[in-house]
Amino acid sequence: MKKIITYGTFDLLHIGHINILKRAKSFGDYLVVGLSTDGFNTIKHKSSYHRYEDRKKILEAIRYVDEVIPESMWEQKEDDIVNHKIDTFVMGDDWKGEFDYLSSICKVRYLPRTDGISTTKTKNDLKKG
Ligand code: C2G
Repeated sequence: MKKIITYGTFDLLHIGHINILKRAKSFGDYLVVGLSTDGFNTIKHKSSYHRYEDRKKILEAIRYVDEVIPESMWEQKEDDIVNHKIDTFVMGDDWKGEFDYLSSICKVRYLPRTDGISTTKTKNDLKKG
């Protein structure tokens, strides 16, 4: 079984999230998502509208997602990859280069982001009314 992992906050789920989850899954048979906890969001200087437990349930309802684990620190990726026997690590290319150090233990792939959509944009557009 070829296992894939990706990480993120996945708040206010949108097509950009679905696209990367779908493409990440296409590289293997089993997709693990490291979902940022509310505490880790603070470390990332992000706040999410939906709390962790709800974001987790939403992700678990997506057909491409096989398992959701908490992402609570930057440093956990190597352990996650080893412990979950991950073959490929996938992130959007806004992170290009940031995780190349993982290439010693798994394949690292950066995929083009979906243009024109982001959680921040959604929030700002809704504010404008
Ligand atoms: N994404 C995308 N296209 C968009 C928006 C997001 O492909 N229009 C991708 C991002 O590149 C990321 C994933 O969707 O790979 C999740 O995005 P976020 O929830 O914003 O994740 P982020 O805050 O970047 O957290 O340790 C890694 C971090 O947890 C990543």
